[in-house]
Amino acid sequence: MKNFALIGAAGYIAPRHMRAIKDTGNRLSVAYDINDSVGIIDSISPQSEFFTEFEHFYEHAHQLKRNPATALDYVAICSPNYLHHPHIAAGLRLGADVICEKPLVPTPELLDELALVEKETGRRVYNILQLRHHDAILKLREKVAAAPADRKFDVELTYITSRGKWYMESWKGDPRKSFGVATNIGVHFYDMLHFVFGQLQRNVVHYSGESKAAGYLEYERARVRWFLSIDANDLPDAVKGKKPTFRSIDISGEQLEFSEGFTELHTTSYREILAGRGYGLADARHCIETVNVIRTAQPVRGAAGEVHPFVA
Ligand code: NAD
Ligand code: HP7
Repeated sequence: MKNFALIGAAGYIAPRHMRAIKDTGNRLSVAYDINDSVGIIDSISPQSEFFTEFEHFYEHAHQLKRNPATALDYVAICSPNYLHHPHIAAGLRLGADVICEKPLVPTPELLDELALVEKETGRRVYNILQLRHHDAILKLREKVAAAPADRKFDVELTYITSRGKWYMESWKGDPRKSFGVATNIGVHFYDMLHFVFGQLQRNVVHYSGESKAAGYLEYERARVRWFLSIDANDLPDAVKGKKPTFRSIDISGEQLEFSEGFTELHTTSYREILAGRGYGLADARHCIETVNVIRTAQPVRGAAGEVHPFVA
């Protein structure tokens, strides 16, 4: 049984980590959040310690190190994106491996910095990249791998996860804290596209706003017109009013809807990490490089055939 700490325990995604820790047969030893609305712990791990101040959490974690039976094996991180880097470094320096939410960090330079801390501490960082465990995506990857090597797929990717007004009022709507919608939400599908279609060759941004973004990405095995939005008005008519999300990949007219099947993927991610097959800094580099370019690119008018229909 491994001992876990959880940073950001009061948030939206934290219960999926708590469940993953429990369902993989491990112990949530200590949780920490600056917000004390963490009653959810009682339904998953009522014996866990809880702190609302980093200083007390850190001191407690050091005391646990005195006894090999209580020392932390993993620190899981569900804090806002801009805090991932310092929280990861703290977890590694506590002598634990780290499991951190996406986007791991905003820039490739910070990946280099974390690689140094990995070296200094001898511990590892793992990133939750759960689309790599999604059944529909794994099947698509097999299909692409089985196709003739010189075939390049034409892909239209539409990724709409609608959010209410709260989103813009929260840290997620503040680009200094979330790094903007393309980084906060797009990072999933940039990683997935690389996982399925290989190395990125071109990256052009056609539109970039606070609630949506669009562009063109060319990979070894695909040409991708993409559109991302958190605005419910962008949901296709068939979905509007019925479901808040629409995640679809259209490959040469064949549509793959992959909105379902997400809730258990954190547990799968944990299982893989614990079995020594987790995704580390090197695996995260591609999507971090992609979002770093998209975040800083000047949108341009798209070439014919490269623009997503929701933009044109
Ligand atoms: P959230 O705002 O609901 O939760 C964040 C939590 O962090 C809050 O409880 C907040 O009080 C806490 N926090 C803020 N500052 C802190 C600090 N200094 N120390 C400790 N805790 C602090 O956000 P969320 O949706 O749970 O997102 C958390 C992370 O998970 C983000 O990195 C986000 O990108 C990621 N996320 C991933 C997925 C996914 O599908 N993999 C889904 C949602 C969120
Ligand atoms: N929801 C909340 O109640 N609170 C939240 O903070 C977020 C959602 P989905 P996930 O918005 O920051 C996606 O769209 O898949 C509600 C991204 N992950 O399925 O869980 C929401 O209103 C994630 O990286 O959300 O998360 C719906 O009613 C990103 O950080 C319901 O939960 C997160 O949005 C389900 O909403 C975000 C993926 O796209 C895989």
